[in-house]
Amino acid sequence: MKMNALILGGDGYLGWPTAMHLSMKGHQVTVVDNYMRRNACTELDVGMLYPLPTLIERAKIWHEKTGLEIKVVIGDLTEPELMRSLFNGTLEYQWAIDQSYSGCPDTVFHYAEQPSAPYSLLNYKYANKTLSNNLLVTNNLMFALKDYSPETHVVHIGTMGEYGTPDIDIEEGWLDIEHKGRRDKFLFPRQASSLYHTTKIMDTDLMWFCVRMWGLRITDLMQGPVYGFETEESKVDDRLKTLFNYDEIFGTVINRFVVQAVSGYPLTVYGKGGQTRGYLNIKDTLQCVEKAAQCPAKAGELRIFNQIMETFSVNELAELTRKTGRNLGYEVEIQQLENPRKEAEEHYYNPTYQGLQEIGVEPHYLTEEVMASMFDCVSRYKDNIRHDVIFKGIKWG
Ligand code: USQ
Repeated sequence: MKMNALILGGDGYLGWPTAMHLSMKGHQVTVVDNYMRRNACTELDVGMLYPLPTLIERAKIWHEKTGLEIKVVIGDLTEPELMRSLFNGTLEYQWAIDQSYSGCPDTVFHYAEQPSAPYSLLNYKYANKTLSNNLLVTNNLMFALKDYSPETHVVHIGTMGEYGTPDIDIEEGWLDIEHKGRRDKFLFPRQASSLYHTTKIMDTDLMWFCVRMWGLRITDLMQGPVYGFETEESKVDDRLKTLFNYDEIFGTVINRFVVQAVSGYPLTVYGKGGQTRGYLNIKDTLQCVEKAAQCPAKAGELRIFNQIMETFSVNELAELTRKTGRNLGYEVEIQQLENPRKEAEEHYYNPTYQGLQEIGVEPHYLTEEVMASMFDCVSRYKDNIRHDVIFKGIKWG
C-alpha cells in the first residue's frame, strides 16, 4: 500500500536517507526541516566529512536523477502553526514539482529532534535548546494529530539510552510488574545518562499520555547508535549521501573510530571501554521504520520496539577497528581517555530486541568487511578530516 509520508527532520542523518528510501519505493514524501543540525555544526565549528547540498538542492538532484518528487518545507516545527499547516493544508512548499497539497499524511516519521548527548550538556543554553526543541516539536505534533488527523500513525525515533544500563534484562518498552499480589503493565523503568536522552524519556511519557487521552497510534523505536552512511539510494548520485559527523558532539562512536583510524588519530576509548550498547547499520534504520509503518500501531496503542541488531562494548569496537585498519595497511592505535561522560564503564547489559525482526527486518551485522567498506568511503575524504574537532572533552559534570 502506498503511503503519504511526512518526514519531520528530513535534512538529518536519518531523515534524508529515509526520504529517498520511501520515495524510491513509490511513496509520496514530504520533508520538513529548519536546518537546526547544520546550523549547530556551523555555530560550533565541528566540521563534516564532506560538504552537503541544501535540502532543496538534494530534492532537485533526486528529481533530476530519478524523476521522483520529494516535497520540501523549510521551517521550525516548534512553531505550532507550521506543524498544523502540514495537516490542514495551509502550508507552502519551498520546493515541489506539484505545488498542490499532498493531503493529510497517513504516516509521520518523527526525527525532528536535537540528537546529541554532548550538545545537550555543553551548557545551560544548549540544554534549553535541546529541551525546548525536542519537547515542543513532539507536543505540537500530538495536538495537530488530535485536532486534524487522529488516525495518522506516528513512527518516532526514541533511544535505547532511555533505559540506561539497569542490572536486569531490558524488555521492549513495557514491563509486567507484580506488587503485593496484584499485576499490571508499565513502561519499563527509565534512567537516562544525558539530558538529551532525558528528553526522549519525556517524549515517551508525552506520547503515552496522548495515546491514552486521544486514542492516537504511535510506534516508538528505541534506537541504539547508528553507523554507516551509504544506502542503496545514495548510490544514485554521490551528492545525495547523508551528512556525516565525526566530531565529539555529533559523531557516533563507530563512525568516529573509522575516521580516527583513517586519519592516524588514536581511537578515543572513553574510560575503561566496557560501556556496552546495541548498534545498527543505517540501512537497518530504513528497514525498521519502513516495516513499522507497514504494520502500524493500533488506535490507542503506544507500541515500542528496541531498534538494535547486536551489542558491542566500546573496547570490542576499538579492537574491530584496529584489526580492520591493520588489514588495510593503516597503523591504528587505541588510547584510553579519562571518560568525559558520567556512565557505567562496566555493567550488565541484556536487552530484548526481537520485535522488529518478527515484523520482517533482516539485520545487517557489523563484520570486518562492512567496516572495511566504511574505511574505503571515508578514505576518499581523508584530506577533509580535522583533528582539532575529534576530542575536546565536553564534560558531564
Ligand atoms: N564513546 C567512546 N568514545 C568516543 C565516543 C563515544 O568511548 O569517541 C562511548 C560513549 O562514552 C558511549 C558509547 O561510546 O558509552 C556510545 O556513544 P555515542 O556517542 O556513539 O552514542 P550516544 O551519545 O549514546 O548517542 C548516540 C546518538 C543518539 C542516540 C544514541 C543511542 O547520538 O542520538 O539516541 O546514540 S543510545 O546510545 O543507545 O542511547
